[in-house]
Amino acid sequence: MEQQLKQLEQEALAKIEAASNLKELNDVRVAYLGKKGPITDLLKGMGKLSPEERPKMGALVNTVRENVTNQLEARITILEEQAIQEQLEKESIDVTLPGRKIRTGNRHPLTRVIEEIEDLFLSMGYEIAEGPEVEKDYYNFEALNLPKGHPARDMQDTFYITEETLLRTHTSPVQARTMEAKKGEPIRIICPGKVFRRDNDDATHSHQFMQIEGLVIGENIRMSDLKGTLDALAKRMFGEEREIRLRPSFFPFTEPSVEVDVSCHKCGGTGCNVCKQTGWIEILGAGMVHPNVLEMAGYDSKKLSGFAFGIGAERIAMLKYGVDDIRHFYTNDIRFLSQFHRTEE
Ligand code: FA5
Repeated sequence: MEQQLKQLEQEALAKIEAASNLKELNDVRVAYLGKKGPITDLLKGMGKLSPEERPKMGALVNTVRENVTNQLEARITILEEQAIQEQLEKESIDVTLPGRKIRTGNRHPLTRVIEEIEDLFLSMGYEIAEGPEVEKDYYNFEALNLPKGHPARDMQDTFYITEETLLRTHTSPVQARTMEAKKGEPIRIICPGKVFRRDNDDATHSHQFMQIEGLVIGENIRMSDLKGTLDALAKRMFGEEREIRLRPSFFPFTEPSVEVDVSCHKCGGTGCNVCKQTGWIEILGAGMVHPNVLEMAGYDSKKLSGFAFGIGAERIAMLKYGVDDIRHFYTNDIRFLSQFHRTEE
């Protein structure tokens, strides 16, 4: 029996040594030390031995079991360490590899222009107002001195939804809405937003575009205030050396009305292809709020006066960034949009 035990011990130790992974080791443990293993069998057979032999054999079986157990544990530790080592090697980070570039987005050029204009006017004490894109005929036209059938309605080809509702053709209805809400109080607002017209799309026209409306009402508001305000706008958007020019125009809701040009930022006013050799570029329409518009909104036109303007945001962005086709703003071409990266700010 002693011989048999020694042989079992040798076999078990050899298998432990040969095991190349934790599963194989576990198989060895079950095979030799498990309940049905030969060492347990030997222990069970102790009863058949003579009382003199029993303690000696008992001690021997225990020594063999301890030996095999110790070797098993030692080998488990080695294999576990090996596994960790292998994993570490597999997952090791090569710090010399170039990093992966994280692609960041940037603000749309139109958003930038609008935010820049908002910043300027907020710094001058204006508030930002909003109005609905689906508008009532009343606010889009009638309250702006454009009654039904007025020929000047043809200046803005309109998408009608019903007889009385339409997609607003300009941001000017926000003037009428704000005046109505302020009930005779002074006003200083700008209103950026989408507008819609049945214009055919081409390099400079879109059926949907952005306008920024401005409205100031108070005591003694004069044309010179309008001019000074628009001069500050032109300088902020196109540079300190820019000049503005007011040309007589017509809008039913302002009197007098003007078109406002800015001196060409490319040639400085001498004439080039950007300004069509005139030295000037048109950027917006403006004027003194018509007394009829003030009265319709409940303002006393004898006591209060005001000015208003409407800027085409795309027009400003095209001039500022040298964009030759308005459609670039809407097609979401990443090659176009990525040129306005935030580092350029
Ligand atoms: C108006 O819309 C007036 N509401 C502006 C105004 C406001 C005048 C307050 C007086 C007082 P107008 O139709 O000219 O005006 O349009 C203003 C600007 O919008 C134009 O200068 C132009 O830059 C832009 N615009 C007009 N139509 C289009 C279009 N189809 N696509 C892109 N931009 C356009």
